[in-house]
Amino acid sequence: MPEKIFKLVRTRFDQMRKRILKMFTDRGILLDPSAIEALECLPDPIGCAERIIGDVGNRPLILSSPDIDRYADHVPASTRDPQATIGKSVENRGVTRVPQGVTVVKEITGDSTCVGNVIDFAKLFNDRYSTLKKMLARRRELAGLMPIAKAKQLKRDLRFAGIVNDVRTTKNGHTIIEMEDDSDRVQVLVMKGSRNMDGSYIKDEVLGVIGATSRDGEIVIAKEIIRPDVPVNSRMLPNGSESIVAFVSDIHVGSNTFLPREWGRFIDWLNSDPVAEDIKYMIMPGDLVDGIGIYPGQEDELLIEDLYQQYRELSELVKGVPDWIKQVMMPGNHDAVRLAEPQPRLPQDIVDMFDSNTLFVGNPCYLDIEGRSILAYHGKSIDDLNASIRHLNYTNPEEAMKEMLKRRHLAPIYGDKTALAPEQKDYMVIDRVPNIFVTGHVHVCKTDEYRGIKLINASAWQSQTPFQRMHNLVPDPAKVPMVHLGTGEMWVEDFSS
Ligand code: D5M
Ligand code: FE
Ligand code: ZN
Repeated sequence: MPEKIFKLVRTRFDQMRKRILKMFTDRGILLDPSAIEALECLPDPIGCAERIIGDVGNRPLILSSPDIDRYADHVPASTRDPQATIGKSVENRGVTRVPQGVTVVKEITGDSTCVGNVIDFAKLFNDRYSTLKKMLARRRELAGLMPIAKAKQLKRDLRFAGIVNDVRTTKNGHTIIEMEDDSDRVQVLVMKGSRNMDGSYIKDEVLGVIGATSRDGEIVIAKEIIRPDVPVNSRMLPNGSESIVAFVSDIHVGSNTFLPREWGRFIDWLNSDPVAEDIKYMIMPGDLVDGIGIYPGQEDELLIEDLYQQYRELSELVKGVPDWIKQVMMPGNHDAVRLAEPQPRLPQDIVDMFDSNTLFVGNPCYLDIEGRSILAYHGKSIDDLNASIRHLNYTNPEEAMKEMLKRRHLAPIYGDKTALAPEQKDYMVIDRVPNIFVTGHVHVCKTDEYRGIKLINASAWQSQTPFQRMHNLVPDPAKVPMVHLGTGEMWVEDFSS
C-alpha cells in the first residue's frame, strides 16, 4: 500500500519554500528552479540560505544547483565525512557490542538512508505518528482510540490521536489545536481555564484527545488531552554495580574561551581523588570542539583555526584521563558531521586520532552500561522548546528535558532551528524509557529527576562567549555531574575554582 502523505508535511514544505524564496527575493537574489529543488533536498535549507545571503562578496546573482551544493554544509566540503549523509552498510543495525561494558543500543550511524525529498519527510512523520500513537493507545484512558475521520462522526466520548499542525489562541482566550492523522484533520477547542490548558501545545507533537463534538459538528471540545509520557515510576533500584559515570559536555576545544586551567584541575582530580577510582565511564554529549564556520565571525574567537588540529588537541587533552575510564564521544552542533539530527558518529579519520578506550557514537544515542539505560542527546532542540513553551528558559534546561520526556520526543518541533534529517524512521522518538537522560548544549550544570529518571545537563568547558553575553546567557562551566550506577546517587564535582 502506498505511503500516505500527511497534508501537514506538504503544507510545511510549501511554507518552507515560501520562506526561503522570500529570504532571497528580499535581497534581490534570483534562483533557478534547479536551485530551489537542491535547497529543498537539504536537511537544513534555511541554514544554507543564511550562509549564501551572508556571503555578500562571493555569491552569484543567479543561483543554480551547483551553487547550493557549494554552500550545503556547515563543514567545508574537504573535511566532510562522505559516509555521514549517505546510507552505509548495516554494521550498526540492531545491538552493537563493544568491549568494556558499554553497549550501544540504538543510534543512526550506518543506518542513514535519507535522500531528502517530500516522500522521506512523509515517512519520517508517519513513523513518528504511528510510534507515538501506539504508546497512547496503551493508555487506559484512551482505550478504543479511533482514526480522526471515524471519531468525528461520534457525538460524545470520542478518542483519537493526532499530530499537531497548528496552535492558535482565539480572541476570547481559548486555544484551538489543529490536528491530523492519515485519515482526516480536526480542530480541537481547549477552553480557557480548563485543566488541559497548560499553554504548552507545540507544532508536530502527538497528542491523545478525549472530547465531544460541538453542536454544529465543526469542532471537537476537549475534555482531556493526554501526552504519551513516561511511566510514573521509572526509578533506579540498587543493582550492585560499583561504577560511577561522569558526564562531560561542550568542551569546545579550539575556542579562545575554552578553559584549560579548569580542565587541568579536573584531570589532576581524576588521577588523585579516591572517588575517581570508581569512575569507569565518561560520557561526552557533544560540542567536543568549537569547529569552524559554525557562526559568522567565529574565526575571531578561535585559538585553533584548523578543524583537524582541534580534534588533535582534544586527543591530547584526554590523554590525562586515567585508562580505567572508558570515554564515549558524541557529536553536537559544533562538531565535524552533518548538522541535521540524528547525527552520525565522527568520521574515521578523526576516530583514528584517539585510542581504543574511546567509543564514538551518534547523537542521540542509547547506551546500556552495567544494567542501566542511558539516553544521551546534545540538546540543540532546547533552543526551539525554549522559544515555544512559555515557562522554559536557558537557566533551567532540565524543564525542557521533562517536556521532551512527556512528549516522548527529543526534538518535537520541525522546521525551526533544529534541523532534522528526513530519515525513514524517527530516531528522535524516545521509544525506550532511560534510567539516565543527559543533554549538554546550554552550558549550565543542572541535575533533577522526572518520574524517577535522572536528568542531567552537563555543564561546559568554555567561559561566556560574546554571543552568550549579548543574549544574557550565563554559563556554569567546569562542573562534572556524576551518577553511581549501583545506587543511583547523583552529585556534581566542581572544578571552576
Ligand atoms: O550553544 C551554546 C549556548 O548558546 C546555548 O545555550 C545555546 C546558545 N546559542 C548558541 N547559538 C544560538 C542561536 N543561534 N540562537 C539561540 N541560542 C543560541 P553552542 O551550541 O555551544 O553554540
Ligand atoms: Fe556548546
Ligand atoms: Zn551546542
